[in-house]
Amino acid sequence: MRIPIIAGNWKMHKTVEETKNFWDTVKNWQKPSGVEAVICAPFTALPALADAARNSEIGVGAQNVHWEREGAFTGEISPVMLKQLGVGYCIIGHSERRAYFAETDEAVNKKAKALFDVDIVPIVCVGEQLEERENDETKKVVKRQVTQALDGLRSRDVKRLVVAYEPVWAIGTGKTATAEDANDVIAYIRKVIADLYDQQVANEVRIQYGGSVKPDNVERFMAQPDIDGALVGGASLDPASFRALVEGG
Ligand code: G2H
Repeated sequence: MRIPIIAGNWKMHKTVEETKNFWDTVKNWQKPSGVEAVICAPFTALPALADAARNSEIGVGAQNVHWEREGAFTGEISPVMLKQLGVGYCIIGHSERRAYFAETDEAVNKKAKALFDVDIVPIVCVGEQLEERENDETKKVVKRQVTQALDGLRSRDVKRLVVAYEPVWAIGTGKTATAEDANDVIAYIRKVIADLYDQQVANEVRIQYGGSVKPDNVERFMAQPDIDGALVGGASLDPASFRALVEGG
């Protein structure tokens, strides 16, 4: 039985003060049971968010990490640094990082291994570009991304992994894949994982949909059998909207 997970991806939004204001609005809210809620905040907001959320039912995630524990990597943040803050999740391979910061499948794989080494759950983003979809290459692309991201990972770690399927053309554009199309690709990702490991591992991995998810469409995605939650950008920034997303999950 997979527990759905709704993760907010704040991207490059919210100062420390704005983070505290967000928290003040959600802190007394009773999260429904049967769904996990996570907020992935910018690095600068993580200490305040992690402190505030420490004994709450809301998990805290980062949006990037370096794979080394420490060293001469100016501007980078290590898995150990995140762990010490109380971070439990970390997005890796987001399409914006792949497109603007040259994040490769190989880097995603190194980051996944480094995160598991400190017991942080990676949220591995995969998804095709518009041109790839139009050329009917969606499955080829996600298979390559998943296979390379998971290369060398132990099955006990893969079971705990979260994959986010985000078709790039649906991100922040207001366009969404249909719930049926998203489920079809997500079921395919589960098959790829079953082929790489076994059916039991594939049955346990949680696979989210992401791309213009909002309170008024989240239930459509959640009703699909293979979709185990959502990675949400814009609609996670407002506390009432974030609550509505989790309540719809
Ligand atoms: C996709 C998504 C969150 P949005 O990037 O990862 O953003 O919901 O704004 O499309």
